[in-house]
Amino acid sequence: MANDKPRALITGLTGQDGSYLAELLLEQGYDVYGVVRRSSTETYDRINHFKEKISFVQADLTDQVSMIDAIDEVRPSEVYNLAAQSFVPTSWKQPILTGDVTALGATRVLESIRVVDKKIKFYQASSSEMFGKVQEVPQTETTSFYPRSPYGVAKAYAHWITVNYRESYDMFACSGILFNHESPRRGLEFVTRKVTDGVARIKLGVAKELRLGNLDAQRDWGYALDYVRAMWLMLQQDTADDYVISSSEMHTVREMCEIAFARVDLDMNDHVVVDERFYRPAEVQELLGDCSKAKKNLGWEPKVSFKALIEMMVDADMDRVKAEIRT
Ligand code: NAP
Ligand code: F7E
Repeated sequence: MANDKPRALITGLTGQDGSYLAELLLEQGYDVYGVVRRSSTETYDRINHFKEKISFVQADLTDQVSMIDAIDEVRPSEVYNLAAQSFVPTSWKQPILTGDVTALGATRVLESIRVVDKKIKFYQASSSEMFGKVQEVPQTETTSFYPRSPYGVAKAYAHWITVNYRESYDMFACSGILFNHESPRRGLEFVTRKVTDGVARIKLGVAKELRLGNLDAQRDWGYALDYVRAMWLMLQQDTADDYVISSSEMHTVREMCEIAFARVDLDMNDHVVVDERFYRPAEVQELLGDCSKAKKNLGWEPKVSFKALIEMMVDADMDRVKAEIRT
């Protein structure tokens, strides 16, 4: 009997969003395939608990032929392009690599779809970093971009090439302009997870201080599991379009630290050290998303509050660090 389940291919499967999206798509009855790249150590920590339920395809976003082969082999109905060099500070250290993976990588995936089957639906992981030096507050789908990092510039290119393929080839190609979203699976280098991991280490006696950069920096932070639902919803619509996805609240890094330290009855002022090494060559200001269009057209709403998110992350890091100490 033919398998008529929908089939999705995810690039960036091993990252925070890829892991949550794969689980969501499995729940929705999809056959899920994930692009993984060869590396000297496996990065499967986030997908180990369900990896027997998905299939892997080896490819790399910097290698056009491998992407064409992956899409030809899987023949998915939907492709989610989540792979990127996604850490903003690294994009100043490695701007060429960031452009190759984060900008041209999107074109390689789009080209692969164009060559193999133009009917495959495509999702691009666009970012609020494209707004950078913001031209209006709050930001909507029509706000002009003014990126302030090589990462933001690369994402702006990837965003426009997605629009261009939609208009040039009539492809179902959507961009989700996602504001910061976090979870217990967030990489340890990003500020929320750096803080919640640091808090757990300090509370459990394996660290004394936490060195951070700009405590006055503000972000619009939401929960990753809420945000991957929006990605899927975008590809279920009758027409392809772009959507801002955000919590529509701004908080400072300082407020986030206060919540995280308070969760374990500590005072951030006793442990946080400001270290200029973590300041950026150019910072973005007043990133605040207006997600009214997503609420109206997709019926999407964020479900987890900022405080609940940070507390969830602290609790998860307390459990993980305790287990690490025991072994
Ligand atoms: P992440 O945790 O950093 O994951 C990045 C993924 O990209 C990893 O699976 C990584 O694979 C893969 N990758 C990197 N270079 C690759 C290459 N050359 N070929 C194939 N795969 C490659 O990112 P995330 O937080 O899940 O974010 C997902 C996407 O959304 C990214 O495009 C990010 O830029 C974008 N975004 C994120 C946020 C956010 O707040 N999280 C907001 C807006 C947009 P390895 O495991 O092999 O390294
Ligand atoms: O920084 C400040 C820092 O690295 C947030 C990526 O997913 O979201 C993410 O990019 C803020 C910045 O995320 C430290 O200056 C202070 O203002 O957690 P972050 P990001 O750069 O906003 C966007 C939407 C993406 O698309 C990206 O892929 O926190 N900050 N002290 C610090 N940041 C870090 N990393 N480390 C610190 O010690």
